[in-house]
Amino acid sequence: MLLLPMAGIPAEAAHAAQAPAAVKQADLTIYHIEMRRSMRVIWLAEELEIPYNLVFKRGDIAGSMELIREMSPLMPMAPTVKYKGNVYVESGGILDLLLSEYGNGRLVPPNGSADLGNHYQWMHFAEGTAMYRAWAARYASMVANIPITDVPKGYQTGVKPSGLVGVPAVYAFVEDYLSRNPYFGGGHFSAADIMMHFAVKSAGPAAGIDISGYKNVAAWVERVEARPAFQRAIKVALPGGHDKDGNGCGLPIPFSNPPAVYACP
Ligand SMILES: N[C@@H](CCC(=O)N[C@@H](CS)C(=O)NCC(=O)O)C(=O)O
Repeated sequence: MLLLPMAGIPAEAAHAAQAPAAVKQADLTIYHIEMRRSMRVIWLAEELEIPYNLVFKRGDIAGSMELIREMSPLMPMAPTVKYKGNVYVESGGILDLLLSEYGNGRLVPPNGSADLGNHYQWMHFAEGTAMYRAWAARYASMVANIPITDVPKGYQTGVKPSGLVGVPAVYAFVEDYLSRNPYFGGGHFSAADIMMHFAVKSAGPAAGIDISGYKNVAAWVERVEARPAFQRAIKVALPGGHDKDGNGCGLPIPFSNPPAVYACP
């Protein structure tokens, strides 16, 4: 539930998609950058109906990062949040904190259920394996100054095993899991689905993996994006609109050479 901009935040830096009839107090301020991991916190806040303030500069990735840098100069990352007077980074930790304070059992499978293991596995796999390996490939391409498609992919499912686990193996594992389970939380949507959504959407831009061939992944994306809370979150997170893949209209396409922006029809 998005509230009005915080007092003290310059008008151009704070964005409110809607003004609620009665302004409630929010303990949570999300420092956001469009098309970045801060979407996870916005989405969870919408799912759990947590009041929050949102701070960013619309259409200005560098300007939004400057606001974060002011808040957290030693570790400027999106998301950064201010919660009950303290500043925190790390999306998975922020989600766990908010779940423990506001969840009341929602979006985490019950203790003792088999799904709890799935939930925790994917909560951590999202950053610890999927994003880590995608970005390892991206850094390799940057350091070697070669296209991402030329970075060796390591172990590929169905091919003689060789080398380390590469990004295709990550998404083959994800596809296999989703062929047997509707959600990363197992039988039901959980916060692990929010964590994995960004990891899945990053496979293309970060690591050059075309996930359109993974049909169970594609069906899962459609399922979770149909959730009313996701629809509210994306409106707030990308106020300039977005294309059918969720790319913000007019925002820079990561790593495009020459520089380009997402054009919306
Ligand atoms: N593991 C962190 C990663 C945060 C992160 O790297 N966020 C990106 C935006 S999606 C960022 O701020 N990058 C700036 C940088 O790496 O310098 C999390 O999940 O919050």
